[in-house]
Amino acid sequence: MSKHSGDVRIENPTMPAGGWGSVQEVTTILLHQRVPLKDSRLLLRQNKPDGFMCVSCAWAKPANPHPFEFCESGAKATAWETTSKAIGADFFERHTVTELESWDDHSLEDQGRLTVPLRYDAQSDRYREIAWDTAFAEIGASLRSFDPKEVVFYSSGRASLETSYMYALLARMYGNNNLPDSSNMCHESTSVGLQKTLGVPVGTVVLDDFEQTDCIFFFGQNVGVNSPRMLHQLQEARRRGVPIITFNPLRERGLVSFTNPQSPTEMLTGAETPISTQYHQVKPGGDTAAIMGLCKAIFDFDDAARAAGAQRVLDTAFLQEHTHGFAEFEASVRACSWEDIERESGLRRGALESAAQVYRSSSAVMAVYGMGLTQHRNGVQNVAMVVNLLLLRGNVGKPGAGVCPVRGHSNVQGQRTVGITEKPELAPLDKLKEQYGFEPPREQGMNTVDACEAILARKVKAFIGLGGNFVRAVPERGLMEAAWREIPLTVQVSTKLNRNHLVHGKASYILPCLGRIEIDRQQGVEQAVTIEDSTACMHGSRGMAEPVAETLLSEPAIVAGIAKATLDPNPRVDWDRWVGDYASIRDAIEATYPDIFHDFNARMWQPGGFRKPLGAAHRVWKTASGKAEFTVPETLAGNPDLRSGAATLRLFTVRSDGQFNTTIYSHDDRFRGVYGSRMVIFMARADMAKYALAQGDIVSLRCAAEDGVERRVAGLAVVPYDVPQGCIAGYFPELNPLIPLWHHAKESKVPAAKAIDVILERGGRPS
Ligand SMILES: Nc1nc2c(c(=O)[nH]1)N[C@H]1C(S)=C(S)[C@@H](COP(=O)(O)OP(=O)(O)OC[C@H]3O[C@@H](n4cnc5c(=O)[nH]c(N)nc54)[C@H](O)[C@@H]3O)O[C@H]1N2
Ligand SMILES: Nc1nc2c(c(=O)[nH]1)N[C@H]1C(S)=C(S)[C@@H](COP(=O)(O)OP(=O)(O)OC[C@H]3O[C@@H](n4cnc5c(=O)[nH]c(N)nc54)[C@H](O)[C@@H]3O)O[C@H]1N2
Ligand SMILES: [Mo]
Repeated sequence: MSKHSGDVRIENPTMPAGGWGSVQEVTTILLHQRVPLKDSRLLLRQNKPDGFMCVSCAWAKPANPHPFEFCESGAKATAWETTSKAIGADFFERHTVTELESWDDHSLEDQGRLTVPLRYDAQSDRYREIAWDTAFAEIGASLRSFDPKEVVFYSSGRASLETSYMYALLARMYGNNNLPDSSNMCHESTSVGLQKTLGVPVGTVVLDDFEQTDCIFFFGQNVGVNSPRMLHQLQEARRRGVPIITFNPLRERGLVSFTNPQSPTEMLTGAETPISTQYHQVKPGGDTAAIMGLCKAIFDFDDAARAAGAQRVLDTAFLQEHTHGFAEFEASVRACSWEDIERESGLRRGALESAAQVYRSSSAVMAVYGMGLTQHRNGVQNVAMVVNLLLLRGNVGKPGAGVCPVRGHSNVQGQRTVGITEKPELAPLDKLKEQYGFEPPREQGMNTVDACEAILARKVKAFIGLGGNFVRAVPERGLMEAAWREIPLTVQVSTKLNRNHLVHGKASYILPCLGRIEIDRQQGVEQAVTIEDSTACMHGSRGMAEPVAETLLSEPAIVAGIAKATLDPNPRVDWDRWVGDYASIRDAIEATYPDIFHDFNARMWQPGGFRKPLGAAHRVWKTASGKAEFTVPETLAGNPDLRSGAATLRLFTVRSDGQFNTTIYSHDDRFRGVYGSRMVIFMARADMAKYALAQGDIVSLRCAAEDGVERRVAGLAVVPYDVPQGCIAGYFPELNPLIPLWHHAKESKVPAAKAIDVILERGGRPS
């Protein structure tokens, strides 16, 4: 068994996204994960009304699905969860935690599903099986002894609406709003930016808009890997001649072209659909500047149209009726020089003008974006800039137009909707008080960065993780891992063994749960759950595979187990009834959020899902001014606080098709042609020449921040790649030790994983 990634092999990736490569990848993972044949047929039920909702990304689920409504990434996620590989108490008898720490992330999860509850035994340095009741009783007794303000309840975007609602209630009844979520590392810049500008925390487009749009702008999202089902919508749009204008420092295969693996003709003929009609390799962090350039060109076009007495380019009626702050924004754009725009975006004026030309000639424009915009010091500003661009021509709240942030985890958006938030103002606290007769805490809770700061300050007594691999996903790994080991109590509700179980608190428990694809029987009845997709549509999901072990509990049962052992009994909260019948949890959700979830149990099976009401989608603006807000950018600088110089390179971290976040399916990246190792950096040939480096040379990176903390990753092989000069890319989570904790988006605190100024050194042994 390989416990370490081997030597790197580099090939020129010529295949389109999708295609035969995709089919082969799916077959390989089904075999390697020993997915029983009957379970591999499950793929046919994936993302279908009355089927189960994929556990990979949150992309929308159509009302009229394709016969195969799954993608390569989704099939991998299904195989990873429904694997017949499993580990029980005997595995942990054979391996000490210290030994397991030397295994790599792939090998840990590849052992298969966790099957029994475990408690760390310091004397033998092993996890040992423990009875469920004992685990709950011990965890409950500890939690009762702590100050609730010093306990953190983290969630990692996958748990259902039902579980998430119960979990948020548990935290609040216990006495805090310390509910950080993976979205704090992800689309929190969206939640803050869109709320402020459009009065909604989420995107405004639905699937139908893809059929009506006549232009798509695509910023910093790698569709071919991270939300491949969207390629269907993009391919269809391209067939109608819709231009797709992409801004991304890397030339990503999936954004270049696509062969639909589910189309026999395309597969036989090898036909590829080119996806992007323009590809702008913006500098990481340069999107604010690039969008200022687009807006500047649009003002120029508008000036010319006005001078010629032609039809205006700006939608003046919309601006007048629906927006606020336009004059200030216009002034800032006019004052901004092309020289600054070109320097900060890394793009030429002519290129930006040609993109703006497409924008001005389109009548319904959609802007799609991902982590390339949100994970920056200026992440919130980047989102607001996208809104500025759309507002100029009234591209919000009409068919075919709008903003489309592509969410990550399959229910990350839904968790926020049902109360997982550290911001008390976003939870219906009065309603909860009335419904359950307790006094909800009103103070601000901790988000992810706050929780990390508190852990570093040794101020966290207990960390409960509902899924995820927190210590691996956060920045500042060096300091975080050391501090983590001093947390008095850590509890992880998990499906697979991961790094966070090995880097553990003084007392540590692993509570293994059923996955969403598994049949969840309570009192003999098969239960269903619900999730919210990226377009704010709610869907029912039924488990369809036999559970990998009888000893697993469902997530609602685990949350209830902890709650009952921790909280004083409350006659109005019947945890057992909820666990016995999930429809009763949905009734409770409906009572708390009647506007969103009325008739929840009936509507959850509606094909295509039912949508959360969103004012902005109908031009109702729930903002401070009652209108859509323009935002004047504070700065064009891509990385205002980590000052770059001639000696630094700007690193951005990305995902491969061989991973789902910290879950590493394989060490290969088919799309970028890198095989056998993830310890690589992607570098422009011109920079390789400058540093006198050849392909495969080994280098180390050191963070350029001068704050007295040494942040270094060694043992990285150089891969020549089409990235702008002065920039390099590498993989998350391997490069997370390079990110200072304070290097996060200003208003949303999303770690700025897409712009880290680093110093490159030749050689260096792997640390
Ligand atoms: N298969 C698979 N699917 C996933 C995941 C996974 O790991 N694997 N993760 C899930 C999760 S939680 C999330 S949040 C999403 C993430 O999905 P994405 O948002 O696609 O995330 P990333 O791969 O981190 O980065 C996206 C792109 O941003 C580009 N980029 C980097 N910096 C910049 C910049 O400054 N400007 C611009 N314009 N582009 C930039 C990168 O080159 C990359 O192509 O995917 C979800 N789906
Ligand atoms: N440098 C850098 N850092 C980043 C990012 C980046 O782009 N660059 N991206 C950030 C983003 S967008 C995100 S979302 C975070 C991700 O951070 P997390 O959400 O914390 O991490 P994951 O890797 O998604 O969690 C994987 C673990 O979840 C558990 N799991 C899987 N399925 C289930 C389930 O059904 N139930 C339960 N209870 N557990 C389950 C498994 O044990 C698995 O090991 O990382 C962030 N960190
Ligand atoms: Mo994410």
